[in-house]
Amino acid sequence: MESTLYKTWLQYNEIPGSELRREYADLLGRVVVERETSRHCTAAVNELTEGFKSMLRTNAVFMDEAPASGSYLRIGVKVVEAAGTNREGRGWEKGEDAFSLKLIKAGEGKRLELIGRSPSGVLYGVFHLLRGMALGLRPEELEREECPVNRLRMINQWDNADGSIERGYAGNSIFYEGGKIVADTSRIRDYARMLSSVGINAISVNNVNVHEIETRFITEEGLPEVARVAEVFRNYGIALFLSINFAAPLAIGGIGTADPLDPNVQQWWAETANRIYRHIPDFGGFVVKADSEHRPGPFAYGRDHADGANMLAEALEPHGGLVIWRCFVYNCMQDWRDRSTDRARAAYDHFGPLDGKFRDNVLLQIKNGPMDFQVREPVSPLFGAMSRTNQVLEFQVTQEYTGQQRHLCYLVPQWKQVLDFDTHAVSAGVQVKNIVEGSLFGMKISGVAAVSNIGNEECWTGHPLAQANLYGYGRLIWNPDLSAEAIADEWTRLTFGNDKDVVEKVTQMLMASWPIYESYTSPLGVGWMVVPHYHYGPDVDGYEYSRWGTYHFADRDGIGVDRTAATGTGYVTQYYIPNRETYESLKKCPDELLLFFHHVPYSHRLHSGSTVIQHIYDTHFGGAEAAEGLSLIWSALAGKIDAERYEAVESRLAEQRDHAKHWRDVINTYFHRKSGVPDERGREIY
Ligand code: GCW
Repeated sequence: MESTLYKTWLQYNEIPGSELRREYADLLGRVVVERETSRHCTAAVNELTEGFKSMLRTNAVFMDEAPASGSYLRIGVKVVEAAGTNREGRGWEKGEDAFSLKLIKAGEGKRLELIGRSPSGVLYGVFHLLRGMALGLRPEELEREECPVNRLRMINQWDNADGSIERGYAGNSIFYEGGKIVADTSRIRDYARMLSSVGINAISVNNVNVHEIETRFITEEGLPEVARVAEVFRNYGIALFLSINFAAPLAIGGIGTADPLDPNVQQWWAETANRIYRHIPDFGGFVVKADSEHRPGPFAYGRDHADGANMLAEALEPHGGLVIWRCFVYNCMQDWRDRSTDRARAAYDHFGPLDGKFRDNVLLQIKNGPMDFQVREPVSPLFGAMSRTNQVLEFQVTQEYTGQQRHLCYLVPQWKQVLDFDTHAVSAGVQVKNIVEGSLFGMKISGVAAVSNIGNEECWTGHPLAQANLYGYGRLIWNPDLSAEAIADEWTRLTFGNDKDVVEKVTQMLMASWPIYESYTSPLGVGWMVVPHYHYGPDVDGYEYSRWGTYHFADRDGIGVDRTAATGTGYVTQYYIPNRETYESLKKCPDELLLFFHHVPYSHRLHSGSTVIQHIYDTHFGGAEAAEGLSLIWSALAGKIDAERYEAVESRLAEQRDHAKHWRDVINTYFHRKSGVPDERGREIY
């Protein structure tokens, strides 16, 4: 598929401006790669070939020795010798993905020298070079030494073998069809290219909710198929992981138990690990959702999460594999009448006491917030609470609660807030990014993971502009100090070209989109006012009397969840001082999280000067208007963007515009009826 929708940010358009193109053609027309290097860098070489052909309209000549004169690009690998965790394949050492690009004057000509610290480093350097060219940079502006900040940079697929995707909003799976792994893996290869171009180095390829067929991926029959996919990713420096069923020894092992302390169970997993590594020598490891939303786990046997995770870790350890154990554990059978149980507390209460009990190759994967990828949540207090445990931060690129890729919602600003959050663990200034990056607490391995937003639709992500979230996720976790705006600008240029008007308008739309979405959906951190199960569209009481632990407690007088230590669930005590005091205090609590931490009367005055009820009205009227504004900005770009992409975005924005009005009217009407307080400005409420 060659459409602009399909090519995402890897358009490789011909460089406009013949002078720059000629300069590059001269510099890059000859590429020197030693034979040994080129054997390990085939993906990089292919990408260069493709990129040069389409951007420079030249076929680069590859040679294994430097020419006597003239300019050229030299590519080399200077390996870092370190004991990686993964014996056969990639280690997880800091620095092994680094690269440098230098422009060196050599006689009459110039030499651009790209040195990677591993074949992956070379690949990242190649993508950096191609990106710079597409951004219109001059050769000397490409010079750079880069080393990713996070070691594990992962994507989680929630794809099922039947071809469906849990929380997928862009069609069906590119991995599976009718219970099988697809025969033609070329689209998986293109996905690997996309991921690797933004620095991703790990992927789990099946849903964390592991069903029957996927449970069998780790059998002698299943593995050759999985190995085909692993091979595709291997070429792009991406290690393959599988989500496993904790009860597999019971379900497929013929052992009457999955008790992690049972020697037969341990033996079964050890054999399973041996088998996996026979088929996939550089297998990354397991992702595990256990004792969470009815998935099996160690609790059934009176064991804890450390028992469960360590048993799997022991099986993988001889092979260098990792166990990524998810902390999304809470009581999903709560009685809404029970005001003492608070779902927000759950991850910390379950895992905090286990700090220091996990083996070195276990990583705990923690969602960014204590609830579940809401439009606005505080940062999970587990970050900073476990100094002796490897950690992975989990984001959600798929827009489950943020408009399902029908509404525009650029999430990088949200993720940045999480990464920049000052936990005050150890001392002031210890941000989440310093913790997950690993060196602060000396973690053996750590990083960031996120649930993917792609499917088999032509444009991958349903909404073409949602591609920016996948791109931005990779770029941000490679370097959390990049700004959301710089990433938006970069993505827009790569995707739509460097036209100033297009770049300005699309960047503006992206940057405005999360606040806009928040304003017409979920005021002041309250969350969950969505249609149960689907999570698209308003249903204020949809989750209010249910078992999921997701309440707003709105009555005629007020709204919000009291999570204070003084009168509420005590959730605030999970934070370090001063965050604890900030959230505890009605005076200090930031407006955007007020209803997450406090139950207040509608007449409560915010820092903004407005009352809670007036804020709800104002933001919903304003938000719906702003959503309409997005489609107006876009329509000003008609003629500057190819019809296919223009129309695809236009129709999504039209849906958003109408749906935002629906949100506005449902929320405003609900709270007007509940509170009886009229809108100060007398606007129409039904
Ligand atoms: O947000 C919830 C989703 C579930 C998902 C779960 C999880 C894969 O609604 O669909 O299950 O989180 O993260 O495990």
